[in-house]
Amino acid sequence: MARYTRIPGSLALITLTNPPVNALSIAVRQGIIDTMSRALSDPEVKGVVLCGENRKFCGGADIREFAGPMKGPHLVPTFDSIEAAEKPVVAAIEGVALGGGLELALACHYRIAHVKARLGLPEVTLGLLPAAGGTQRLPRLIGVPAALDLITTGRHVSAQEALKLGIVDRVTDGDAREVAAELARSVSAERPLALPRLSAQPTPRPPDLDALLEAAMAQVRRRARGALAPVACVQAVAAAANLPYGQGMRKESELMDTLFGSGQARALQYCFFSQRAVGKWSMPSGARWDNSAPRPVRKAAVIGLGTMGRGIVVAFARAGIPVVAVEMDAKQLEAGSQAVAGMLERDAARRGAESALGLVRYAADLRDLREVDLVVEAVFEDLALKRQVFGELSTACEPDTLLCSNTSSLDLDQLAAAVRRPELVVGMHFFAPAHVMKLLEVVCGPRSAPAAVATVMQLGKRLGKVSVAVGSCPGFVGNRMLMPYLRQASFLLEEGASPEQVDGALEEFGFPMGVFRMSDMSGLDVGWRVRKELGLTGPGVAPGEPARSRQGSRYCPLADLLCEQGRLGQKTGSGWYLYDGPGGQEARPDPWMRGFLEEYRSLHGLRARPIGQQEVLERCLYALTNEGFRVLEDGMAAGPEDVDVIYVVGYSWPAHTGGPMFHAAAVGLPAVLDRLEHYHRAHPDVPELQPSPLLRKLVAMGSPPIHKWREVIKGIHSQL
Ligand code: 3H9
Repeated sequence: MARYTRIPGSLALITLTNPPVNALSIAVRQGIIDTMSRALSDPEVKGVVLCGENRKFCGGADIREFAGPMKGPHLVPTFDSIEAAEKPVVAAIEGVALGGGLELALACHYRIAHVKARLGLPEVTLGLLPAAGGTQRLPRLIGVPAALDLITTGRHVSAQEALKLGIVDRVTDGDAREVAAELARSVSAERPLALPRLSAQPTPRPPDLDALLEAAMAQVRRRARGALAPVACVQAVAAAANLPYGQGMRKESELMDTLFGSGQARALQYCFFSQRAVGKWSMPSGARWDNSAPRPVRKAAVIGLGTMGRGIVVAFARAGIPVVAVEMDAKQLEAGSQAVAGMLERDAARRGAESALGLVRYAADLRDLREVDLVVEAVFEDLALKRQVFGELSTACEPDTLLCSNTSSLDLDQLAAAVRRPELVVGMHFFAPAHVMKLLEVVCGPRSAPAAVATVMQLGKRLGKVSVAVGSCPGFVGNRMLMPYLRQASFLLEEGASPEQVDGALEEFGFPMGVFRMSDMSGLDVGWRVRKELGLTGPGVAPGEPARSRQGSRYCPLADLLCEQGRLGQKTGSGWYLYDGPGGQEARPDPWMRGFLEEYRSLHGLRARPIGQQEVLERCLYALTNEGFRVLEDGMAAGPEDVDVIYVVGYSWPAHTGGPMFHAAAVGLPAVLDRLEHYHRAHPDVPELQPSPLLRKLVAMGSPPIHKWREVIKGIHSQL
């Protein structure tokens, strides 16, 4: 699907037509071949302009086609023939030129970009590399260091940055097609006609090339944490630097062959589609959420200017939504407004845009909330206080204002009970820092109205978040699943492991930080306070027997003991690790910890045993996944994709394994069940190791593929 139009100046305009992003499907590839051959064989046509329908150049190869064997014409010879054309071909880039879309533009002789266009080679994020010549043409155009940066990170660049890097020849705020046509016309009149062809150019070789490539490889291996594609990207760019074009292309194709069928590519592509699909399905139970029309949010308010509130205010302002920031404590208001101003200014400087500070208004009480469409309450995590705020909001706002809470642990329905219209109460669980973290759990209480949920889901997207609808249960979805994971990690310490051993195994799996380094960073006192509130700490720490919580199940008080000693993590200079003083960043194993653990084990009659990496991974990860199955069973998430998106986007679960549920499916559900049964036999007092009924059911059904699980779950719910 490509449209051929003759335009003034003896030119042909070829328009890719495959909305929404003009992906290079079989029909588009064939369309490019047919229209290009028509343009080149027509003696009346002196030059060609390539563009995309709806002012979007091209979003790259059609990722949906990757699920099966590649059919139809290949991109490489198609692009080679464009480059070889004896008439100037100019790409008019509007909207996006990503992946194969940018590779198509690189095969053209010139590139014009609209000022708002975004360009990039994001294949690495799909477990692939730019294998339509991108790894060979881009280094020839912009040099090895810049090409490495773009190809190994997959980041998008603005038109201005693309101009600076030399990717595009000109940037316009007018019609890119007209500027491209003008260029094609003037070049076609030149004699002799010397068209720039990237494949014929040498890659610039800096004098320290070998050292540069070596350093890039070391950095990528460190950051990739087991992901294959970034490493292959460096190898392909090295080939561009060291080999002639033809040989470099062979290397690019070999590397792509190994990546294309890999489990990592499948997992990353599953992540891509899952992130776009969440929010499109209704929850099987527990919450009412359908495709009701969202209401417009023209103006918002945030109550509370603590850390979370400040981040939420910034997120609103940056999205262009006027926001009233309410803080009753004068000191906190002063500190909060300064912090918000600083964050918005830094953000504006980074984006080269104007600060959105003008959209923020501050208030010391709830008097000014008549015009707002939605309020986010972000006061201290205390049920009585939040209920009081909700009661006051209910009278201060218009009756149809949406009242949202940023609570991470409280029962949403108890907050809804404090207002006049409980159906307008929805949870917005942001993650800290709220203006940076991409995940938003949209918590649907049993009384939340579908239109209210739909409004918040859409608002999340406007704020640049990935919004996932979840049911209201303790910990919602993300933190609920985290609990068993954290518990297993600390039981492993009781049984003989060290913090660095547990963290090492998890980091090798692909987490940027293990459990203990992570809790040192966030502060051990956060969880301590919650456990105290839940009544978990204290009793059962009797000498001579394993600790138990008040509820009778196994309980590990090690973190509480550290807190009692003032070891709260990085901020106090020690926690599970030792740091260079309070606020230190680098975690070092603490020799003290060994003695502390030995003493603790002997006090409780626990004998240390050697614990392997496999046990660490299976116990921590499968306990978390098992809770994921329970979440699905309880109808607290719409499907496994939702759970996986929450973990990959919000909890740094390594994307190249797809997320906890996808990972379990890839390992094989019978194997996961078998290991959980094994560990539950060994630890019958640990309920999270008892396999969930849904996992058993799926195994009994022959382990259907992950996209079929929702049907199974629906079946379970319809029988209830
Ligand atoms: C590649 O090019 C390989 C080559 O180097 C070599 C091959 C040999 N294909 O994100 P949105 C769908 S790999 C198929 O919500 P936005 C998407 O699923 C490719 N479908 O919109 C969604 O469908 P639905 C490298 C695609 O405005 C709809 O379009 N390219 C593709 O927020 C709207 O998407 C990339 O990695 C595709 N390529 O963002 C770019 N792209 O409505 C991937 C989108 O049914 N795409 N869809 O849910 C993106 O990053 C964003 O979609 C984009 C638009 C920025 C373009």
